[in-house]
Amino acid sequence: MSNVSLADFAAKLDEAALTATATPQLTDSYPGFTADEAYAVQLMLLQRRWQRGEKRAGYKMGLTSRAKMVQVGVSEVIWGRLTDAMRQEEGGTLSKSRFVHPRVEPEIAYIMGKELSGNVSAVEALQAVEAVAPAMEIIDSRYQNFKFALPDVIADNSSSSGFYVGSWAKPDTDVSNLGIVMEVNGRPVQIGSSAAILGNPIRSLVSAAKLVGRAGESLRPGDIVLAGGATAAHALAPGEHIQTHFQTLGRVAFNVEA
Ligand code: 0L1
Ligand code: MG
Repeated sequence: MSNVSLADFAAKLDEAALTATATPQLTDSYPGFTADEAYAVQLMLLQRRWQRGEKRAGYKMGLTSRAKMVQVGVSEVIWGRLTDAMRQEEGGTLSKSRFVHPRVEPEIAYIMGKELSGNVSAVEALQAVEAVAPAMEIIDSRYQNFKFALPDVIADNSSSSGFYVGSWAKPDTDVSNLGIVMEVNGRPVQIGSSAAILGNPIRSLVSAAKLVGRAGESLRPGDIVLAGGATAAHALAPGEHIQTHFQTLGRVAFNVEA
């Protein structure tokens, strides 16, 4: 497919996000859409946002737990890009009308102290981390009914739409197997462990370095990396108070309005 058509795909997804209107899957009109082409579309989509003044803030890893793979019927780790405009104020209020059909999921966030790219060990990855924090990601597929094939979701910035980060802790804090409880208005809706993220969230950082390195990029100092959802995601509704507890790491909360 020509660059012009891939650019059209990026424009379509950008418009869908800006107007909070669902769009048909790209694979409906182009069944041969490949993952490499989808990452090219994702980059064009982000370039449109950078041109509007958004700044890079890091990366997100997606489908890093079995619960997430089962929830969306896709079985491959994917990645996307974060911008400063996606960061939400912890404890604040999220307006649901800005999104198509937003969901939230508990995550572990890393902030990088050193550059990291390519094939690295878990020890090297940890040495490049400045701090670790409890986090939540807002995912919002721009596709109708939250349904997509792998290239569709990659092109759509791996559904990333927003994120919350709690208090940063020392990089050597053990986050390998933290109990996680996500509550809605005080009622638990998802219970899991950070170990659901590839067995240990640091493995997700290792994957992030490898995958962004393959794209000629690197995790840079100051970048935030969301390691991936630890449980299935919860569909947001107005009036909800979302609070997630991460055993010894703290909690993250926000409210949802119409
Ligand atoms: O962060 C994630 O694991 C989401 C990746 C895309 C799939 C979805 O929209 O749930
Ligand atoms: Mg996620």
